[in-house]
Amino acid sequence: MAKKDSKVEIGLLMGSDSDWPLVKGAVEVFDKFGIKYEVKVMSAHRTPDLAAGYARGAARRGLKIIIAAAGGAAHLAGTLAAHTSLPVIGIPVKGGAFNGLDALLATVQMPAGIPVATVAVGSSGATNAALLAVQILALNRSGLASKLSRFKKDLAKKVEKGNARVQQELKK
Ligand code: RP5
Repeated sequence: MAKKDSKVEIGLLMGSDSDWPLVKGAVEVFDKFGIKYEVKVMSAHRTPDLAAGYARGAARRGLKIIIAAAGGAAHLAGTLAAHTSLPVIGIPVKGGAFNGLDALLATVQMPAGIPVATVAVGSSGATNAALLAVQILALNRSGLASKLSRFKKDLAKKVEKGNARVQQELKK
């Protein structure tokens, strides 16, 4: 599924293949917006050298943004951020003894100097990580900005439809 060519802009990483069902939500967003990405499993703990090397080489390879999903003692996003100046977005993975609260705190509580833009725990987080990346890329791409604007209008339409449905039901 990963699209590998020289125009890949997003590195979409996860700490374990057990995170893949969640990360697929981000892939769907990138496919919708026509953004090229690569997907890789690597771990801050189990493959620390691989993770550091990936982050160090990412900008040179033309990547613009890195997204990292991890659960539990979720250090992947922070480790990557330590080794690159590219924007890093962290997705805390739900599950384990604390249902993702551990991953949320581990991802969001970075020390000053090494930011990780942390999104919501779980599937909303995967979607929003990808949307945030698209928004960053859209800063200097009018075509992408227009697509984002249409996307938001569609969201609003869905709410309007939902409201109409509820109002209809209340009349019964
Ligand atoms: C984290 O530990 C991974 O990101 C995953 O969310 C969690 C559990 O990994 P597995 O034991 O399922 O490989 O590093």
